[in-house]
Amino acid sequence: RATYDIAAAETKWQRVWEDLDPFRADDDSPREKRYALTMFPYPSGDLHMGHAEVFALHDVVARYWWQRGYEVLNPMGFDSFGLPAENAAIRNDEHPDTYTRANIAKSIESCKKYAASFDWSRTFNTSDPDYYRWTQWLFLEFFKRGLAYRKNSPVNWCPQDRTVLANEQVVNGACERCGAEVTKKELTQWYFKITDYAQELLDGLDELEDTWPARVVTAQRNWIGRSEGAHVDFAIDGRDEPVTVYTTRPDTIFGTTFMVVAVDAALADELVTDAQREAFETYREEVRRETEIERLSTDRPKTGVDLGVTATNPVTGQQIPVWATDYVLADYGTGAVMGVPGGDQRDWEFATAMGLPIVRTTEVPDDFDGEAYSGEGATINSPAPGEDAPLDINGLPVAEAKSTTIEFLEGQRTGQGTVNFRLRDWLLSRQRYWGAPIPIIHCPVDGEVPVPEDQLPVTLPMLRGADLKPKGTSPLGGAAEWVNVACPTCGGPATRDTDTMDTFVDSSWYMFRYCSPHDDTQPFDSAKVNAWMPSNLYVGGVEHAVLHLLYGRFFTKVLNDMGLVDFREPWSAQLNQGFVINQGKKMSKSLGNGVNLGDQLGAFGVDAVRLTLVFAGPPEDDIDWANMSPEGSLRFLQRAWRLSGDVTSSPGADVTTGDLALRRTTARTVHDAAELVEAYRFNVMVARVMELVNATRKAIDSGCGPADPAVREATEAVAILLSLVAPYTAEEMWERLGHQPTVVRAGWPEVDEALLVEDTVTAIVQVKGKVRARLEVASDISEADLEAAALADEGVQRAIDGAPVRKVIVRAPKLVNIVV
Ligand code: ANZ
Repeated sequence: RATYDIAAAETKWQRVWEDLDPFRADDDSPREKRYALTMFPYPSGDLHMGHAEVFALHDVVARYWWQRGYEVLNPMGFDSFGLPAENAAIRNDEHPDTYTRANIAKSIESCKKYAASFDWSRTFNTSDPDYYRWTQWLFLEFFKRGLAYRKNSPVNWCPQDRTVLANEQVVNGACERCGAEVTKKELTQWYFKITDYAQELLDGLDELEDTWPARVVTAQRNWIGRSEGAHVDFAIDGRDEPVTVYTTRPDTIFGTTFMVVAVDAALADELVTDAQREAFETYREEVRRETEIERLSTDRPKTGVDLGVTATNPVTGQQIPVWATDYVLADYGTGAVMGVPGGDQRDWEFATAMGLPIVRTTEVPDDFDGEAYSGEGATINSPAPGEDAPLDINGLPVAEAKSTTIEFLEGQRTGQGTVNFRLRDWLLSRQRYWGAPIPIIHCPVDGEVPVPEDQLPVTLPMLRGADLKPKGTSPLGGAAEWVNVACPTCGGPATRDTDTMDTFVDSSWYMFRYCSPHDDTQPFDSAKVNAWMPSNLYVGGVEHAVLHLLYGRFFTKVLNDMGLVDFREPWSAQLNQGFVINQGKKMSKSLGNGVNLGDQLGAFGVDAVRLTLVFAGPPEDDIDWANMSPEGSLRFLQRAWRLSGDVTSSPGADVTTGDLALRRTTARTVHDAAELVEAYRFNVMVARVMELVNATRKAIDSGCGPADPAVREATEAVAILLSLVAPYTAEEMWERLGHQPTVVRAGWPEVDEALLVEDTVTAIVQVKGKVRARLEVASDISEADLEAAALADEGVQRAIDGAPVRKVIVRAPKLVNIVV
């Protein structure tokens, strides 16, 4: 059996594509624009199976759009700043710049061999000074608008990477990158004021709901965490200022039997009496040694210390004790909570541990056998029987009890209805070397002074070896010559900020930069960005659900407010691919189950690997490589390719006279393939191409034969459809079919709508009781036409073999029986 030489084909077509440059996006093209974006990689090595999968899936859509006649922007770059590259560079005793550049060169080479249809004229690395100059510029714009600021507060600290982390980078109490348990440290750090956009970030999700994966939308909603409640003021004995608590359940105010304050909040320190100070400080020391995991774990006994002061319930006038504890967080709400053990399980446990009273304020259902109850029910004990109170909410359901209480508190000016968000401001400064320096100069006279625009970029000084290592303070602090500068405002001695920006800042605006990647007068050309964006599809990993995807949305909203872009959401549609695993487990060095991409490509060729990944299942599902058969993919591709060698009609042959059954199959396949690609059902699309290949093979071997123009039509359709998944095979086929020079921009096959109408049936023609022909006929064919068609059939004529026809029985449209 004929096969084509995979290695030779790969070399040949890479060269052709390099020359033709078929995927270069033209800003000025009159065609409709499409922007296909896939998350750019961290260059911490060469491409691996994970990249192979994403790029294969993503490429189906990008290539489909080209074939459909769109002008497609499909760029690729590298997220080259940041911890992965820096840690790897330190391990290999190299400079991160040398190390990342080597990996980037390798990755680009691999992407080209892999035939990913990226427009390489637009590539950049976020660690290029030409890029981070604009990251710094954007930081300063945020700073000028009050959206970048510095504050001192307890922050997440990764003891392993020796840097602070954003809340989004702490996953179940551990560092998102290295898995070390995260602790708290009191530090002055830079923040972006993402909380200003909390409501809008939430509202924007409504319009993305249909085109983004549900799990990403839900994760973002939960992360933003909007809750409605009230701020309630409790007067404190011997203190002028009341303490304000935040509660989502103001209706439970009659059940408040104590107050708890975060032990590490300044408030606790202010409130504690002299008599209780020693106990308080001892407890606080203990808590500071706890990790976030311990602090938030729910199965630990509750601990705390009495601060020695009392608070007054603003509704009942009751005196309640004030305690400090670790289960109240300093940076959420007001850092103080009204303790309602009847309604909140943590409060229940605390009250039980400390011997504080418990009063229910919501009637529990008959079958309830838990402790605290926070569900629906009629309000009770509000006030308690016989108790006198200025507010009575007994009998009201929760929602009404809530609003009535808020109204009452607002009336007596002891409280206010509020909306609260879980989302915190984005901590963006890092105590690491390999990132964009924060372009601020600290002057003892003028404070925080922006580096003047004409002095951007603030380039990283060259540090090597031990100087790079994380020390807990920024390595840049050791570069004295770089640090000490004149204040741009007063000219006096000043110092540069020595922290760098989190990599997530770099990746928050890279999608804009692709639209005018070489602009050296601005971060991007607004007109071009508005022409290409929002991007029509964003393919990437679900691990970014609340990190990159939230930050990028935030940046877009700020850029819109600055008048730089005319939209407020950067990515209209999104697709999350599953993972490539092996033998049921995530590939890892320790399990020894890693699959090397290069080996697979060497053994089966690029196309077979790509086809296997696309055909494996729905794109969102994980792929277990142990269950895959690249050999099978390869066999299929050779089978498809052989069709092109069998076609004997010439290009441009008139297909209207071709075999109708095959023509219908082709038309239906092409039509459905478009719908399937648009619904991201790429695996089903491939299955349909396989069916078309089978039908065409059958037509050649035992049907209309290789000369029928319908065979050419079908084979050309196979080549074009395969160009979305297996471009090398598609090119080989296209060339053998007599076309020049490339299939990748050949255009989507035209579908004759009439062929899609399901108005034919198969009529069986028997001669002397034996089936001699099957005819595809219109379902409303007349008896006479069917008889004529049957008698005209070659196979039937051969069977009759000149004998006189005695009788023709016609049962239109399904059967013709010829008696001779
Ligand atoms: C009284 C109450 C009664 C509460 C009740 C709940 C149920 P979400 O929904 O997540 O916003 N809380 C407030 N600030 C806190 C802090 N800094 N650390 C820990 N817990 C805090 O949670 C809001 C609820 O969590 C608030 O409503 C408060 O407890 C608690 F039957 O107030 B609640």
